[in-house]
Amino acid sequence: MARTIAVNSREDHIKTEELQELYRLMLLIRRFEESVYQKFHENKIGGYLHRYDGQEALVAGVVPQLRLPGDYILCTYRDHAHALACGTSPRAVMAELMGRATGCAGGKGGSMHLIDPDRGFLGGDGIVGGPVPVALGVGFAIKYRGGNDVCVVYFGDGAMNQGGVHESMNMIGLYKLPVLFILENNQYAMGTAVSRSTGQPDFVMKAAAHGIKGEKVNGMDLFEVRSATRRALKHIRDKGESYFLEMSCYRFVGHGIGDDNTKAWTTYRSEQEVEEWKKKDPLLKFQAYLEEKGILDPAKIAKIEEQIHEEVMDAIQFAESSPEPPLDSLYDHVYS
Ligand SMILES: Cc1ncc(C[n+]2csc(CCOP(=O)(O)OP(=O)(O)O)c2C)c(N)n1
Ligand SMILES: [Mg+2]
Repeated sequence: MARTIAVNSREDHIKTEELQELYRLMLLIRRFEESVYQKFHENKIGGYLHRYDGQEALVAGVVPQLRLPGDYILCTYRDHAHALACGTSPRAVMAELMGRATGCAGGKGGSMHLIDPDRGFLGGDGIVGGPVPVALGVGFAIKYRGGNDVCVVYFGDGAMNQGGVHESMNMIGLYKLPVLFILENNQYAMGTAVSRSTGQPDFVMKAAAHGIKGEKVNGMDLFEVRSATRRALKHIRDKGESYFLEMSCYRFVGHGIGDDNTKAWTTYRSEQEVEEWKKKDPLLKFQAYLEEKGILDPAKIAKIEEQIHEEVMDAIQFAESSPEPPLDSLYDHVYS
Protein backbone atom coordinates (compact mmCIF):
# COMPACT_ATOMS: atom_id res chain seq x y z
CA MET A 1 0.00 0.00 0.00
CA ALA A 2 1.21 3.50 -0.81
CA ARG A 3 2.74 5.35 2.10
CA THR A 4 2.99 9.10 2.29
CA ILE A 5 5.86 10.97 3.86
CA ALA A 6 5.46 14.37 5.51
CA VAL A 7 8.05 16.79 4.23
CA ASN A 8 8.73 20.25 5.69
CA SER A 9 5.11 21.07 6.40
CA ARG A 10 1.96 19.11 7.28
CA GLU A 11 0.32 19.98 3.94
CA ASP A 12 3.18 18.64 1.92
CA HIS A 13 2.82 14.87 1.94
CA ILE A 14 4.53 12.90 -0.78
CA LYS A 15 3.64 9.37 -1.85
CA THR A 16 6.49 6.89 -1.79
CA GLU A 17 5.96 6.16 -5.51
CA GLU A 18 6.41 9.83 -6.28
CA LEU A 19 9.60 9.93 -4.23
CA GLN A 20 10.95 6.99 -6.19
CA GLU A 21 10.02 8.66 -9.47
CA LEU A 22 11.84 11.83 -8.43
CA TYR A 23 14.89 9.76 -7.56
CA ARG A 24 14.75 8.04 -10.94
CA LEU A 25 14.51 11.40 -12.69
CA MET A 26 17.49 12.84 -10.83
CA LEU A 27 19.53 9.73 -11.48
CA LEU A 28 18.55 9.72 -15.17
CA ILE A 29 19.71 13.33 -15.50
CA ARG A 30 23.04 12.58 -13.80
CA ARG A 31 23.78 9.45 -15.82
CA PHE A 32 22.58 11.05 -19.05
CA GLU A 33 24.98 13.96 -18.57
CA GLU A 34 27.87 11.62 -17.80
CA SER A 35 27.23 9.68 -20.99
CA VAL A 36 26.98 12.89 -22.99
CA TYR A 37 30.48 13.82 -21.80
CA GLN A 38 31.77 10.48 -23.01
CA LYS A 39 30.00 10.69 -26.37
CA PHE A 40 31.33 14.19 -27.00
CA HIS A 41 34.87 12.94 -26.46
CA GLU A 42 34.20 10.05 -28.83
CA ASN A 43 33.33 12.71 -31.45
CA LYS A 44 29.75 11.47 -31.63
CA ILE A 45 28.37 14.88 -30.56
CA GLY A 46 29.38 18.04 -32.37
CA GLY A 47 29.19 21.68 -31.39
CA TYR A 48 29.19 22.54 -27.73
CA LEU A 49 27.25 21.47 -24.65
CA HIS A 50 26.63 22.35 -21.00
CA ARG A 51 25.88 19.81 -18.25
CA TYR A 52 23.49 20.01 -15.29
CA ASP A 53 25.33 17.75 -12.79
CA GLY A 54 24.76 19.13 -9.29
CA GLN A 55 21.71 21.21 -10.27
CA GLU A 56 19.25 18.31 -10.67
CA ALA A 57 17.00 19.38 -7.78
CA LEU A 58 16.14 22.61 -9.60
CA VAL A 59 14.40 20.59 -12.27
CA ALA A 60 13.14 17.60 -10.26
CA GLY A 61 11.64 19.89 -7.60
CA VAL A 62 9.85 22.09 -10.15
CA VAL A 63 8.84 20.39 -13.40
CA PRO A 64 6.79 17.52 -11.90
CA GLN A 65 4.74 20.18 -10.05
CA LEU A 66 3.54 21.66 -13.33
CA ARG A 67 0.53 20.84 -15.48
CA LEU A 68 2.02 19.74 -18.77
CA PRO A 69 0.82 20.48 -21.35
CA GLY A 70 -0.84 23.68 -20.17
CA ASP A 71 2.00 25.36 -18.33
CA TYR A 72 5.14 26.34 -20.22
CA ILE A 73 8.87 26.03 -19.59
CA LEU A 74 11.71 28.08 -21.01
CA CYS A 75 15.35 27.65 -20.10
CA THR A 76 18.97 28.34 -21.02
CA TYR A 77 21.45 26.35 -23.08
CA ARG A 78 21.97 24.12 -19.99
CA ASP A 79 18.80 22.34 -21.01
CA HIS A 80 19.14 18.55 -21.19
CA ALA A 81 17.66 18.06 -17.73
CA HIS A 82 14.66 20.28 -18.46
CA ALA A 83 13.77 18.32 -21.59
CA LEU A 84 14.06 14.98 -19.79
CA ALA A 85 11.95 16.24 -16.89
CA CYS A 86 9.24 17.43 -19.31
CA GLY A 87 9.01 13.90 -20.63
CA THR A 88 10.97 14.29 -23.86
CA SER A 89 12.43 10.82 -24.38
CA PRO A 90 16.14 10.27 -23.75
CA ARG A 91 16.20 8.93 -27.33
CA ALA A 92 14.94 12.23 -28.78
CA VAL A 93 17.33 14.25 -26.61
CA MET A 94 20.38 12.11 -27.43
CA ALA A 95 19.49 12.09 -31.13
CA GLU A 96 19.27 15.88 -31.07
CA LEU A 97 22.71 16.10 -29.43
CA MET A 98 24.08 13.87 -32.20
CA GLY A 99 22.42 15.96 -34.91
CA ARG A 100 20.06 13.22 -36.10
CA ALA A 101 16.73 13.65 -37.85
CA THR A 102 15.00 11.80 -35.00
CA GLY A 103 16.10 14.46 -32.49
CA CYS A 104 13.54 16.66 -30.76
CA ALA A 105 14.50 19.59 -33.03
CA GLY A 106 14.98 17.43 -36.12
CA GLY A 107 18.72 17.32 -35.49
CA LYS A 108 19.20 20.97 -36.37
CA GLY A 109 19.17 22.57 -32.94
CA GLY A 110 21.72 20.56 -31.00
CA SER A 111 22.39 20.69 -27.29
CA MET A 112 21.40 24.32 -26.69
CA HIS A 113 18.17 24.22 -28.65
CA LEU A 114 16.23 21.26 -27.37
CA ILE A 115 12.50 21.84 -27.70
CA ASP A 116 9.25 19.91 -27.27
CA PRO A 117 6.27 22.28 -27.57
CA ASP A 118 3.67 19.48 -27.31
CA ARG A 119 4.89 18.94 -23.75
CA GLY A 120 4.99 22.65 -22.95
CA PHE A 121 8.76 22.77 -23.28
CA LEU A 122 9.42 25.89 -25.33
CA GLY A 123 13.09 25.24 -25.46
CA GLY A 124 16.62 26.11 -24.50
CA ASP A 125 18.25 29.35 -25.63
CA GLY A 126 21.88 30.07 -26.45
CA ILE A 127 21.55 33.75 -25.58
CA VAL A 128 22.28 34.55 -21.95
CA GLY A 129 19.07 36.08 -20.55
CA GLY A 130 17.27 35.31 -23.83
CA PRO A 131 14.44 33.22 -22.33
CA VAL A 132 13.21 36.04 -20.09
CA PRO A 133 11.85 38.36 -22.82
CA VAL A 134 10.21 35.27 -24.32
CA ALA A 135 8.62 34.53 -20.93
CA LEU A 136 7.21 38.06 -21.00
CA GLY A 137 5.45 37.22 -24.26
CA VAL A 138 4.27 33.81 -23.06
CA GLY A 139 3.04 35.28 -19.77
CA PHE A 140 1.18 37.98 -21.69
CA ALA A 141 -0.43 35.37 -23.96
CA ILE A 142 -1.56 33.28 -20.97
CA LYS A 143 -3.17 36.30 -19.33
CA TYR A 144 -4.73 37.46 -22.61
CA ARG A 145 -6.29 34.05 -23.23
CA GLY A 146 -7.47 33.62 -19.64
CA GLY A 147 -7.07 30.64 -17.31
CA ASN A 148 -4.40 30.11 -14.73
CA ASP A 149 -1.53 28.48 -16.58
CA VAL A 150 2.00 29.45 -15.64
CA CYS A 151 5.16 30.10 -17.61
CA VAL A 152 8.30 28.94 -15.81
CA VAL A 153 11.52 30.55 -16.91
CA TYR A 154 14.98 29.34 -15.87
CA PHE A 155 18.00 31.58 -16.18
CA GLY A 156 21.43 32.04 -14.61
CA ASP A 157 23.05 34.43 -12.16
CA GLY A 158 25.03 35.90 -15.08
CA ALA A 159 21.79 36.66 -16.90
CA MET A 160 20.72 38.87 -13.98
CA ASN A 161 23.14 41.50 -15.30
CA GLN A 162 21.46 41.66 -18.71
CA GLY A 163 19.38 44.71 -19.63
CA GLY A 164 16.71 42.72 -21.47
CA VAL A 165 16.13 40.59 -18.37
CA HIS A 166 15.35 43.64 -16.25
CA GLU A 167 13.22 45.32 -18.92
CA SER A 168 11.19 42.11 -19.13
CA MET A 169 10.97 41.70 -15.36
CA ASN A 170 9.73 45.26 -15.10
CA MET A 171 6.89 44.57 -17.55
CA ILE A 172 6.09 41.19 -16.00
CA GLY A 173 5.84 42.90 -12.60
CA LEU A 174 3.86 45.82 -13.99
CA TYR A 175 1.34 43.77 -15.96
CA LYS A 176 1.12 41.08 -13.25
CA LEU A 177 1.84 38.18 -15.58
CA PRO A 178 1.84 34.52 -14.46
CA VAL A 179 5.57 33.86 -14.66
CA LEU A 180 7.62 31.78 -12.25
CA PHE A 181 11.28 32.84 -12.33
CA ILE A 182 13.78 30.16 -11.39
CA LEU A 183 17.17 31.75 -10.98
CA GLU A 184 19.82 29.03 -11.24
CA ASN A 185 22.39 30.72 -9.04
CA ASN A 186 25.28 28.32 -9.49
CA GLN A 187 27.65 31.03 -8.23
CA TYR A 188 29.42 31.61 -11.57
CA ALA A 189 28.84 32.90 -15.05
CA MET A 190 31.50 30.95 -16.93
CA GLY A 191 34.61 31.89 -14.89
CA THR A 192 33.15 34.97 -13.22
CA ALA A 193 31.94 34.67 -9.64
CA VAL A 194 28.74 36.49 -8.66
CA SER A 195 30.75 38.69 -6.27
CA ARG A 196 32.88 39.90 -9.20
CA SER A 197 30.00 40.71 -11.52
CA THR A 198 27.30 42.47 -9.56
CA GLY A 199 27.18 45.27 -7.00
CA GLN A 200 24.02 43.80 -5.47
CA PRO A 201 24.15 40.02 -5.17
CA ASP A 202 20.76 39.84 -3.44
CA PHE A 203 18.70 38.80 -6.45
CA VAL A 204 15.42 38.56 -4.56
CA MET A 205 15.84 42.24 -3.77
CA LYS A 206 16.33 42.94 -7.45
CA ALA A 207 13.07 41.14 -8.23
CA ALA A 208 11.35 43.19 -5.51
CA ALA A 209 12.51 46.32 -7.33
CA HIS A 210 10.25 45.21 -10.18
CA GLY A 211 7.30 44.54 -7.89
CA ILE A 212 7.86 40.78 -7.91
CA LYS A 213 7.68 38.75 -4.70
CA GLY A 214 10.36 36.15 -4.15
CA GLU A 215 12.42 34.04 -1.83
CA LYS A 216 15.80 32.37 -1.56
CA VAL A 217 15.85 28.60 -1.76
CA ASN A 218 18.49 25.98 -1.05
CA GLY A 219 18.72 24.50 -4.53
CA MET A 220 20.79 21.58 -3.27
CA ASP A 221 17.76 20.20 -1.44
CA LEU A 222 14.99 18.63 -3.47
CA PHE A 223 12.36 19.05 -0.75
CA GLU A 224 13.10 22.73 -0.26
CA VAL A 225 12.88 23.34 -4.00
CA ARG A 226 9.65 21.38 -4.21
CA SER A 227 7.99 23.18 -1.29
CA ALA A 228 9.02 26.64 -2.47
CA THR A 229 7.76 25.80 -5.97
CA ARG A 230 4.38 24.70 -4.66
CA ARG A 231 4.03 27.91 -2.67
CA ALA A 232 5.08 29.96 -5.67
CA LEU A 233 2.72 28.18 -8.07
CA LYS A 234 -0.18 28.62 -5.69
CA HIS A 235 0.59 32.31 -5.41
CA ILE A 236 0.79 32.70 -9.19
CA ARG A 237 -2.36 30.69 -9.96
CA ASP A 238 -4.41 32.31 -7.18
CA LYS A 239 -3.27 35.89 -7.63
CA GLY A 240 -2.31 35.90 -11.30
CA GLU A 241 1.05 37.54 -10.64
CA SER A 242 4.66 36.45 -10.95
CA TYR A 243 7.01 34.97 -8.35
CA PHE A 244 10.78 34.77 -8.14
CA LEU A 245 12.80 31.89 -6.66
CA GLU A 246 16.53 32.36 -6.29
CA MET A 247 17.96 28.87 -6.03
CA SER A 248 21.51 28.57 -4.78
CA CYS A 249 23.28 25.64 -6.36
CA TYR A 250 26.56 24.58 -7.89
CA ARG A 251 27.58 22.95 -11.13
CA PHE A 252 29.89 20.07 -10.33
CA VAL A 253 31.61 20.16 -13.71
CA GLY A 254 33.04 22.96 -15.84
CA HIS A 255 30.89 25.65 -17.47
CA GLY A 256 30.72 23.81 -20.77
CA ILE A 257 32.37 20.88 -22.45
CA GLY A 258 35.50 22.97 -23.16
CA ASP A 259 36.01 23.77 -19.48
CA ASP A 260 37.39 20.73 -17.70
CA ASN A 261 38.40 22.61 -14.56
CA THR A 262 42.05 21.78 -15.01
CA LYS A 263 43.50 24.25 -17.50
CA ALA A 264 44.92 27.54 -16.22
CA TRP A 265 42.00 29.58 -17.57
CA THR A 266 39.52 27.41 -15.72
CA THR A 267 41.10 27.81 -12.30
CA TYR A 268 38.49 30.34 -11.25
CA ARG A 269 37.41 28.02 -8.48
CA SER A 270 39.47 25.79 -6.23
CA GLU A 271 39.30 22.03 -6.04
CA GLN A 272 38.53 22.43 -2.36
CA GLU A 273 35.52 24.62 -3.11
CA VAL A 274 34.17 22.07 -5.59
CA GLU A 275 34.66 19.28 -3.05
CA GLU A 276 32.84 21.26 -0.35
CA TRP A 277 29.79 21.66 -2.60
CA LYS A 278 29.93 18.02 -3.65
CA LYS A 279 29.36 17.09 -0.02
CA LYS A 280 25.91 18.63 -0.51
CA ASP A 281 25.19 16.59 -3.66
CA PRO A 282 21.38 16.81 -4.08
CA LEU A 283 21.16 13.34 -5.59
CA LEU A 284 23.20 11.58 -2.90
CA LYS A 285 21.45 13.55 -0.17
CA PHE A 286 18.07 12.50 -1.48
CA GLN A 287 19.24 8.91 -1.87
CA ALA A 288 20.47 8.85 1.75
CA TYR A 289 17.09 10.22 2.88
CA LEU A 290 15.20 7.54 0.99
CA GLU A 291 17.41 4.83 2.48
CA GLU A 292 16.96 6.23 5.96
CA LYS A 293 13.17 6.14 5.51
CA GLY A 294 13.32 2.58 4.22
CA ILE A 295 11.97 3.60 0.79
CA LEU A 296 15.11 2.44 -1.00
CA ASP A 297 17.75 -0.10 -0.08
CA PRO A 298 21.05 -0.97 -1.81
CA ALA A 299 19.40 -3.72 -3.88
CA LYS A 300 16.63 -1.39 -5.11
CA ILE A 301 19.15 1.33 -5.88
CA ALA A 302 21.26 -1.12 -7.89
CA LYS A 303 18.16 -2.16 -9.81
CA ILE A 304 17.22 1.44 -10.63
CA GLU A 305 20.84 2.14 -11.67
CA GLU A 306 20.66 -0.81 -14.02
CA GLN A 307 17.36 0.35 -15.56
CA ILE A 308 18.67 3.88 -16.05
CA HIS A 309 21.87 2.53 -17.58
CA GLU A 310 19.81 0.53 -20.06
CA GLU A 311 17.65 3.55 -20.85
CA VAL A 312 20.68 5.71 -21.58
CA MET A 313 22.38 2.97 -23.62
CA ASP A 314 19.17 2.54 -25.61
CA ALA A 315 19.10 6.30 -26.28
CA ILE A 316 22.70 6.22 -27.53
CA GLN A 317 22.05 3.20 -29.72
CA PHE A 318 18.91 4.82 -31.13
CA ALA A 319 20.71 8.10 -31.85
CA GLU A 320 23.74 6.47 -33.43
CA SER A 321 21.60 4.39 -35.75
CA SER A 322 19.34 7.32 -36.77
CA PRO A 323 19.91 9.16 -40.06
CA GLU A 324 21.16 12.71 -40.31
CA PRO A 325 18.61 15.25 -41.62
CA PRO A 326 18.41 15.02 -45.45
CA LEU A 327 20.45 17.57 -47.34
CA ASP A 328 17.41 18.98 -49.12
CA SER A 329 15.96 20.00 -45.73
CA LEU A 330 18.90 22.35 -45.14
CA TYR A 331 16.88 25.50 -45.76
CA ASP A 332 13.67 24.37 -44.05
CA HIS A 333 12.63 26.55 -41.11
CA VAL A 334 15.19 29.20 -42.04
CA TYR A 335 14.14 32.81 -42.65
CA SER A 336 15.82 34.62 -45.51
C1 LIG B 1 24.13 37.62 -24.70
C2 LIG B 1 25.22 36.64 -24.45
N1 LIG B 1 26.40 37.09 -23.95
C3 LIG B 1 27.42 36.22 -23.71
C4 LIG B 1 27.28 34.89 -24.00
C5 LIG B 1 28.42 33.91 -23.70
N2 LIG B 1 28.08 33.14 -22.51
C6 LIG B 1 27.57 31.89 -22.63
S1 LIG B 1 27.20 31.23 -21.15
C7 LIG B 1 27.71 32.59 -20.32
C8 LIG B 1 27.64 32.63 -18.81
C9 LIG B 1 26.25 32.74 -18.27
O1 LIG B 1 26.23 32.44 -16.92
P1 LIG B 1 24.91 32.22 -16.10
O2 LIG B 1 23.85 33.13 -16.60
O3 LIG B 1 25.27 32.33 -14.67
O4 LIG B 1 24.47 30.72 -16.45
P2 LIG B 1 25.25 29.35 -16.17
O5 LIG B 1 26.10 29.08 -17.38
O6 LIG B 1 26.04 29.53 -14.95
O7 LIG B 1 24.19 28.32 -16.03
C10 LIG B 1 28.18 33.54 -21.19
C11 LIG B 1 28.73 34.85 -20.80
C12 LIG B 1 26.03 34.47 -24.54
N3 LIG B 1 25.79 33.20 -24.83
N4 LIG B 1 25.03 35.35 -24.74
MG1 LIG C 1 25.71 30.81 -13.35
